[in-house]
Amino acid sequence: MIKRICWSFLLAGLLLLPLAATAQDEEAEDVVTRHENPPDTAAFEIVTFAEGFSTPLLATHAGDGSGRVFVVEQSGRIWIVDADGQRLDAPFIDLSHEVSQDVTVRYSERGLLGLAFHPQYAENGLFYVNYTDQVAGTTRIVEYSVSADDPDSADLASARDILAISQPYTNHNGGYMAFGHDGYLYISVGDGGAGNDPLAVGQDPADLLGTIIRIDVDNQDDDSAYAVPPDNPYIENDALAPEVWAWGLRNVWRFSFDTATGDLYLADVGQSAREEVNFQPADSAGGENYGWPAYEGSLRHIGPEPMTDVVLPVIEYDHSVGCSITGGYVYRGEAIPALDGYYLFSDWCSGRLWAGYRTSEDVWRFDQIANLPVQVSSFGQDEAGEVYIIGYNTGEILRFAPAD
Ligand SMILES: [Ca+2]
Ligand SMILES: [Ca+2]
Repeated sequence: MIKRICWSFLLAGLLLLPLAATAQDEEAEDVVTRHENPPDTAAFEIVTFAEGFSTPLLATHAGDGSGRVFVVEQSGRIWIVDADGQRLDAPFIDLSHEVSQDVTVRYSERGLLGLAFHPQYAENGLFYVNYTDQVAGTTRIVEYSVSADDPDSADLASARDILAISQPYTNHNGGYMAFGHDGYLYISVGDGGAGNDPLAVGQDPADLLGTIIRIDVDNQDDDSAYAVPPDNPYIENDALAPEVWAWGLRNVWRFSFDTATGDLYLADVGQSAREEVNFQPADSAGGENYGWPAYEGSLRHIGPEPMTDVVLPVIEYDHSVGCSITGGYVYRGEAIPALDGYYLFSDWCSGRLWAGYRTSEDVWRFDQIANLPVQVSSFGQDEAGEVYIIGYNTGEILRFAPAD
């Protein structure tokens, strides 16, 4: 039970020319969004791409055409890996003097948890980190800039505090961040911690804990380092938090946007019964209540009936096959056509690799496609859409390669 508790916690523009519009439509028609069967597991193998990292938990890219992969270590360093898997000698940034250091290979939920590059990084050099600090474990979202004279080194002095969220417990700090196709920054904020949501934040969209928030880092409201997008769901409701995009979430450790469609996949770590994936279509207006703690997966859990309709997960599994979901990405790379359009995800405890997909009849399925030899803390994605698997305990970054 102790093991269970510890591990579970880880766990268009208006002026488009008609010609351009036509080209876009044709491209959209080619996007694979439905499958009737699981992917052909004989089409790929899983190989080591890079190694030698200490408790890595993310791999991402800058979107600048450089082909570099940025690997996040929980204790505060971000490393650059070139296209051949070679790590540069010096870290891109070292925040180990700022972030919580209670990191062990067995695991903690604190530390440097998230990294997102600005959609215009190539022009403005801005990126965002999400970590728990050394002072009180407070969640901090901070903007940094790349150095003016070195594309492989960040400017520590450029720090701009965006947002701080007090953390009542050490676990359930969420931490993942990504920019949506709308240019806004989405941030996972866990329910704060402990078990059974003791502060009753899950069903309270007036509280940032237990939500996904959506903010505009390119503008600033009065007395704020960011602006609230004008179409956020609760911007007109003074009783609720305007930053909240979706709520009723326990600890979305990892979420991702399908790079081809903009659909959002939220993998919410369950408590002791169900692990789940929630699907939010790209045209969502926000405001979804994903149920926690009134529901764990599709099971009724604790507390009063929710005040709004609950959106149930499209994929869920019980603890006979895992204990803490590790959300991944929809594969949109070129290397393995057989994986195109499948949502790849895993579990911290079991290392099963699953492919999730929706059939032509709108039925969601998922099938195990591999047994991973590492403890999967996260997945990663590069600029070409290739997906990486992060081995927390081995310090490895794995990738998919065509089978021989
Ligand atoms: Ca916490
Ligand atoms: Ca849920």
